[in-house]
Amino acid sequence: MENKIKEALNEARQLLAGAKTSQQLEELRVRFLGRKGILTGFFKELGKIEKEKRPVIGKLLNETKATLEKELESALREIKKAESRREKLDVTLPGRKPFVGTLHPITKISREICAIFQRLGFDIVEGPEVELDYYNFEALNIPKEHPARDMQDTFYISDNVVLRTHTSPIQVRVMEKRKPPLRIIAPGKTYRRDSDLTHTPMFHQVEGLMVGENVSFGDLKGILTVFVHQMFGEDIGLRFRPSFFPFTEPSAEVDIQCVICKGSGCRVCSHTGWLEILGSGMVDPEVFKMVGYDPDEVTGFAFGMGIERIAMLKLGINDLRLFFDNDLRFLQQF
Ligand code: 2U9
Repeated sequence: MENKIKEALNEARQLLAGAKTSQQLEELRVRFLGRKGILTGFFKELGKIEKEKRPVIGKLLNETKATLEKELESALREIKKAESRREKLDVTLPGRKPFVGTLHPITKISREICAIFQRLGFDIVEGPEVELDYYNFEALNIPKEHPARDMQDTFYISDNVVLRTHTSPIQVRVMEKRKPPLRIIAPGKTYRRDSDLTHTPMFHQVEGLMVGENVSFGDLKGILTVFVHQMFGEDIGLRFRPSFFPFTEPSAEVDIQCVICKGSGCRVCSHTGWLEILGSGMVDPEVFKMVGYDPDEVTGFAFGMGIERIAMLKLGINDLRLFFDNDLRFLQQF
């Protein structure tokens, strides 16, 4: 008898675990506790068992009945809760729109810049972010004691390995492999030990290079003028201002008319009416020698720009840190 009671409880519990509706629970209750139920049947048989065993079995039976009643009750409560939740569901409500990811604004602007140069015949090229000192500095006419190599600015992995500080080494690698003429555009991540309101240790650059016979400063001006007009609008004025870079000679920086005030002067352009957007110049003959090009046969121009800066001007963003916070409220706007 004792075993039968325990088996009945086990069976009831198994059925309880599988019950999903209050109807099923009611059937379960009737099967075990109803007038003709299994446990009720045991109560009826109590009179037939030996007198000494009766109190023990009777106690077990009462406890089993109470346990089962309690478990049925709590299961019923849970099922009722779930059923009432289902009842409250308004199936006529419009569904929630699933969030579909978007490209990061930096990726979008980088692709937009590259697309302009692709239409002008430039190939997109990439290269390693962990770079040899040789490709990052030496081959670009930045010798050992040059201030641009300052430990303050460069992340050194070891004596001759760095995180690239610009995307120029990509172009050195391409020149080593390909013969002129070439037109390439090199986008990517770059790294400098710099961190404040307007600098982040990792940022993005796009650089370009065109090499061939008779490539002139006029070609540089023409190509960059087309770029500025396609990127910022045909009505935007630009100017070339003399500058210096170790890898170009002569060098020039390009300013565009302020995209906010159109040149009349505002806070963004520090009341000058102009915004600096890129650096450029004719490739220094020393750089050509380093990659095995003959500077008497070929000339070329190169340029470089920071993508974050272009993106801020183009999209009207005033805080660099927004690009790196990954706040969806910001990112979903693009
Ligand atoms: C080779 C030869 C020359 C790439 C160039 C610049 C000028 C330049 C800066 C703009 C803002 C970097 O992101 S920034 O801080 N870049 O001013 N870059 S010329 O010149 C090259 C590249 C490759 C082989």
